[in-house]
Amino acid sequence: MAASRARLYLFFGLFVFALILFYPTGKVVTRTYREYTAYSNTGNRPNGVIFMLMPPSRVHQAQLALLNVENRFNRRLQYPYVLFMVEDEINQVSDEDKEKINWITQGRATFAAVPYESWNVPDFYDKSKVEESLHTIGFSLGYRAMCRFYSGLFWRHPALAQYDWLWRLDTDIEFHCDVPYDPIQRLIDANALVGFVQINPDADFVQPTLSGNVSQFLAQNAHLLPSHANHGFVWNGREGIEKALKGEAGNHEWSRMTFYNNFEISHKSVWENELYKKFFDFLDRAGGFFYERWSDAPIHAFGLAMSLRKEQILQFTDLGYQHQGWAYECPKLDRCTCKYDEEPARGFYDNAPA
Ligand SMILES: Nc1nc2c(ncn2[C@@H]2O[C@H](COP(=O)(O)OP(=O)(O)OP(=O)(O)O)[C@@H](O)[C@H]2O)c(=O)[nH]1
Ligand SMILES: *[C@@H]1O[C@H](CO)[C@@H](O)[C@H](O)[C@H]1NC(C)=O
Ligand SMILES: [Mg+2]
Repeated sequence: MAASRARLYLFFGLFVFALILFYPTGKVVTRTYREYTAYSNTGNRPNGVIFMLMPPSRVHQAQLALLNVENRFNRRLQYPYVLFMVEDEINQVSDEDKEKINWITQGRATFAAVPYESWNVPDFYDKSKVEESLHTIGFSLGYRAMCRFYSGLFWRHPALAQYDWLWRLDTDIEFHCDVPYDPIQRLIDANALVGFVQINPDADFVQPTLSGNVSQFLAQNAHLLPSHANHGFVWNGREGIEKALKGEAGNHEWSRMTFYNNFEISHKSVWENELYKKFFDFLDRAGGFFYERWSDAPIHAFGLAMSLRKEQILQFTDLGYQHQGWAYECPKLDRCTCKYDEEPARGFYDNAPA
């Protein structure tokens, strides 16, 4: 009697086991969202912040972006926001819009003013040369100031002083999937210092002398360069790297690879160090932010390539993150509102060469 009941239990147990093992999981779902609760409300959230540069003309766009970010992950993760506006631009935002932002973010957003001295063309620039380049190269002073701010100034702003992890997002972005984990925690777990989504080659006609300046900087500061740096991401091959380190490289040697940094999570230490600060000051003195249109994306790529190991930079491939209507990858997850890409956007899997 007892033996046959035991056999019954055994049989039932095996049946349940088989059911779990072979239960049809469907084709599309490759990961469940069980991890969702893993990092929520534990009180152990990393010391991070999401920040955005928000011109008055893009307040509504920023509200949509914030709502999307809240819906997709941050109502759970609860990161605070810092919204940067230039000097007194904040006065151009209506009380109604401020209230909406407050409501969308459950009161977790604060505004911060970027002082003119971090935005306007510095005094040492030759104003007539700047004026001329606005006609020959294009792009407004505001756009160039934005590139300069993101290249070397954002992380020094007092509004970010209390945070270790800085998560940049732009106003013209959308997450098409729920994010079932904490991306900052994932960087910490991986011992990484920077996280990005997409790799993008950049144009050189807006910044014809950037690579030459970077090469010159490398040659003059060889003593500051760590031996493990990932130069191969930004310079073509062994020959390109060699020339770059000797101060002889230019656009021919430049790979043009950048991390598309409208999404960029960084540990503050990657910017707040002697090498990167010196690098930015060197570029600023050279003048390319306003004589040409040097961008923050290649400057970050150059700076990180000369200072970090490849594995300290992590690519996120499952966020369904899109910038401004451009191509992006839609992952195979069930809570995406995009269509899974059989063929991902070109260049997406171009990982940094060693
Ligand atoms: N305050 C301020 N913010 C700006 C200005 N220009 C751009 N931004 C913000 O800086 C971020 C990047 O600007 P975008 O104009 O989207 O730059 P981009 O994506 O490189 O180039 P686009 O292809 O033109 O979008 C966005 O969050 C903008 O809202 C500006 O003149 N003033
Ligand atoms: C550095 O940049 C400045 C400003 O664009 C330019 O005039 C200069 O020729 C560049 N130097 C090199 C070595 O490319
Ligand atoms: Mg944009």
